[in-house]
Amino acid sequence: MSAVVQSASTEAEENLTDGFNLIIDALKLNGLNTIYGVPGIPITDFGRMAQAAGIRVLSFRHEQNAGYAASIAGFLTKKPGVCLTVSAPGFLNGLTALAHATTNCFPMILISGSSEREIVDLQQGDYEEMDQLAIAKPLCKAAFRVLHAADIGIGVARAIRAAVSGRPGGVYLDLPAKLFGQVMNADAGKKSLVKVIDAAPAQIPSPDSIKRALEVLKSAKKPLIILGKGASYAQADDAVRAFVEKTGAPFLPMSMAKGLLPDTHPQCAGAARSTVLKDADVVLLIGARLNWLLSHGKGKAWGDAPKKFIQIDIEPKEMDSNVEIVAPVVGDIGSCVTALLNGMGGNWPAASADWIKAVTTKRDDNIAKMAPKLMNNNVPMDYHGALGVLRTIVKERPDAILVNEGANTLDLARGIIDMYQPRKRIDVGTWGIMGIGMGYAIAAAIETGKPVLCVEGDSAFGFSGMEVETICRYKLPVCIVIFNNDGIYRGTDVNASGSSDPAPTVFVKGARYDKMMEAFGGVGVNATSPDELKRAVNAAMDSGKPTLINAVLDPAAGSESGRIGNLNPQSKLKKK
Ligand code: ADP
Ligand code: TPW
Ligand code: MG
Repeated sequence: MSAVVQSASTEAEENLTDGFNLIIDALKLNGLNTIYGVPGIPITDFGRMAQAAGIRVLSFRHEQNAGYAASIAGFLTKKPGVCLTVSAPGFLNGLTALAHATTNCFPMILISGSSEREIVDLQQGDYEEMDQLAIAKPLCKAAFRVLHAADIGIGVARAIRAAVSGRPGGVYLDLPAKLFGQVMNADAGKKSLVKVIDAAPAQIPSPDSIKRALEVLKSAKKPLIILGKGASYAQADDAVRAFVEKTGAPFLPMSMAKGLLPDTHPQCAGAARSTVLKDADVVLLIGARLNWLLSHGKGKAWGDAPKKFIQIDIEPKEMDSNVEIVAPVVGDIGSCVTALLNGMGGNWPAASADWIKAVTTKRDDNIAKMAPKLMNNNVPMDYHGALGVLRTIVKERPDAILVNEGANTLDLARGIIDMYQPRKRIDVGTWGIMGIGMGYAIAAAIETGKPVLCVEGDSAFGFSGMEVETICRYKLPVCIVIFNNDGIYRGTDVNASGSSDPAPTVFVKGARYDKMMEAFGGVGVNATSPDELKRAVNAAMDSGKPTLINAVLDPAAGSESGRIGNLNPQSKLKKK
């Protein structure tokens, strides 16, 4: 469809365009061809027109889920995911996801319609009035407002560049209602659009930093490489693998870096995590921060042995955030890892055989200990029996995308389900956030065209559960497995007051989540044993039909806060 509207003027026929069309053209010009959002004033027509112009417009049931979808689209594609919302409440619903994108270093643009500046600034009470730009600013990497149609091209360009360059993050783009209808000359409009050249330029590390890092690495007796989701995001898969293999060092993948090298790789130390953290003498971080997920690089988890840290990151301010980094390497991961590889030359010393043997022995022991648990056929199911089945299914279908959230459901699935390919595991990320499930599943299906398997705690699922309608509506190949243990962490808590209210962590017993899927024409299955679960998941993955499997778990299965119970303050004074 042409972006040109014909002037009604009787004078010289002037071709006109407007805000609606210019925004659409600016997005398309920059290859942003998918929008995740919820319609309403003032963006309803914008959504319709964008769809008519060939942009894929995915309409959600809640902006937060659309926002999470956009954020993970950014992670999967290295292009900013776009989320579109209405003003105040819609904007606020999307804002959690924008903050999440920024925290996780995912490129995303939240575009919200807003009300007129004149009314907002005098606080005169417009429909859904709110000073959105001011509210978004502290929660994102950059925030912009466009007031004139002639500035749309620049506004969109700035948003894209801010989202993807350097450390990626969330960008807010505020578009007041009046902008959409603003009319201007079509030729001038076309000329005002900007195609962003080299939006995320390579950032080449300094030769000194490479030399320093290699010296430290060479001095290691017990090296360890930690791969983070920045390394997955960078899409420098071959270079990362070649580098890790050339060092011969054990590597530990963070959750969303699993599969960058297969979890079954001989150097993978995933199953010997505590040993390698404690005993390593040189630790090389590639796109992973030393935040809470790595115990801030110090304390008990890291043992007493002195350690030297090398860190590769695009963000210079990340260095020394928690402990001293003796060899900071600032640049993009592709360029840094390639420079390191080149600097290693032809005869890089093999990693110490004793170290490798110690790590491998520990890993193989742990794997052997786990194996029988995963083969149990208990009814009601426990986590291990159910996950043993899913582990095999993912092994047989390595290109499927795994979405995972919950507490026990998250921690145990992360440890048990091996990943084989990069960017196939997406989960709760840096905040350990519940609610990413359905948004992530939808974006993963849309952006990759691959089948999606969601492994969801029953609580976790509830945060985005209404989007099963969206999944059915767009007929997406998504199979949701709900680990239903009747509650948060477990379903066995009792109310200590003696009143008839249930305890705060428990849900309706024996709930049938599968019926929710049937309500929208999807396939619902109630699975009570590992065998039933296996059959149902395989059928869903083969058919590609939207499916929800209610996996009935023992309500007593699961521990408080899953694997991070140590972070949970508990009263010693509470009434029994
Ligand atoms: P994880 O949670 O897996 O440990 P984090 O989110 O903590 O990973 O860390 C990701 C890091 O990767 C961030 O510090 C971010 O700046 C960095 N990063 C993201 N993209 C790139 C890139 N292309 N090159 C270098 N570093 C990157
Ligand atoms: C946005 C707190 C962490 S884990 C969890 C909650 C509510 C649910 C755990 O129960 P689930 O898993 O999913 O049934 P399982 O297997 O242990 O029974 N709000 C937000 N984010 C977080 N992290 C929470 C609350 C929380
Ligand atoms: Mg639960």
